[in-house]
Amino acid sequence: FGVPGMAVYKRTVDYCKEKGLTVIGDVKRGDIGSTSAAYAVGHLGKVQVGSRSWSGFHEDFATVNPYLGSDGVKPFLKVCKEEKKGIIFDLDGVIVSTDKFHYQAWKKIADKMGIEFNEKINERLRGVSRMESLEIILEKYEGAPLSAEQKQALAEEKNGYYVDLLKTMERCDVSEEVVNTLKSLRRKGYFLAVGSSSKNAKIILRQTRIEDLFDAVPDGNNITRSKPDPEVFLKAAEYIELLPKQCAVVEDARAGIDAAKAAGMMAVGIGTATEYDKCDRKIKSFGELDQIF
Ligand code: B16
Ligand code: MG
Repeated sequence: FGVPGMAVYKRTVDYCKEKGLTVIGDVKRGDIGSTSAAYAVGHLGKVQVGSRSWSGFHEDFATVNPYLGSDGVKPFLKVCKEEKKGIIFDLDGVIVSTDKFHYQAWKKIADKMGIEFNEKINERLRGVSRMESLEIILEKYEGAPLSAEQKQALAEEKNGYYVDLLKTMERCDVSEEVVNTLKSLRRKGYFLAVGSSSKNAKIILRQTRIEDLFDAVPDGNNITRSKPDPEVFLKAAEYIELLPKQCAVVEDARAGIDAAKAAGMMAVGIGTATEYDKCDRKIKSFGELDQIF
C-alpha cells in the first residue's frame, strides 16, 4: 500500500478475493511495478483477467496461464499500463468533513493568543499545509514576533487538539453516497488514490475504516511542497503507476484545483471549488462522479 507497484498487486488480489479465487503465494520482495503485478498473477493459480480493456475486466475474460511472462499475463500488463485510469481524491472537504475540526483546533490557538480568526479566514486554510495555515492565522497577530520554535510549538499544540477530535470519527462520518460512489468507481476499474496535504490522512482513513477503498494514499508525510504545488498529485499518479494525463483530481480547494492543473490532470471541483473557473468540471454532490466517469 503506497509503494509503487503494490497498488496493482493489491488490486489483483482484491479482485481474486471478490471472485472467490484462491491466492497462492505472495509477491516476491523487490518485485515492484508491473513485474509485481505479473508475478502476482503468476501466483494466483487459474485466474481470469480482461484481455482487451480495463472496463472489459469483468466481461471479457481470457484464462491466464499462471506463469510469469506467459502470453496470458501480457494483456493484463498492457491493460494496466496503457488503458487504466485513475481518480485522485482530496481528503478534507471531499471525502470527509474534517475542515470543521481544523477550524475548532485553530480557533483554540487563536483565542488563546487574542488573534482574530473566523470562518472566512478559515476558508483560506483549505488544502494548505499546517505551517502555512499558521502563517495565515498570524497575519492578524499583533504581539512580538514569534521565533521558529514558538511557531512550531503552536502548530504542534493545534495538531494535538485536532488529533483528539479525529479520534471521535467513525465509519458513519463518511457518507453512504461517498462510499457507494467509490465502490462503483472501483468496480468500473478505476484506480483510486487520496492526495492530501494532511499529515493525518492515514489516521482519518483508518478511523473511518475506508482505507481499503484506495490503492494509494500519498499525503503530507510524502511531500515537501503542499498544494498549489502539484507534488502530492504527481506522487499519487506515480504510486498507482499512471501518467498524469490518465488521472483526474477531485478537489474542494482552489489551491487543490491549481495543483491538479499544474500536474496536467483533469480537475473536478466540488464544494467551494465550484466557484473557481479553473475547474474542468464542477459537481454539486459526490455521487455525480458516477456519471462523469
Ligand atoms: P494536517 P486536504 C488539508 O487537507 C486541509 O484542507 C488543510 O486545512 C490542512 O491545513 C492540511 O490538510 C494539513 O493538515 O495539519 O493534518 O497535516 O484538503 O489536502 O486533504
Ligand atoms: Mg480539501
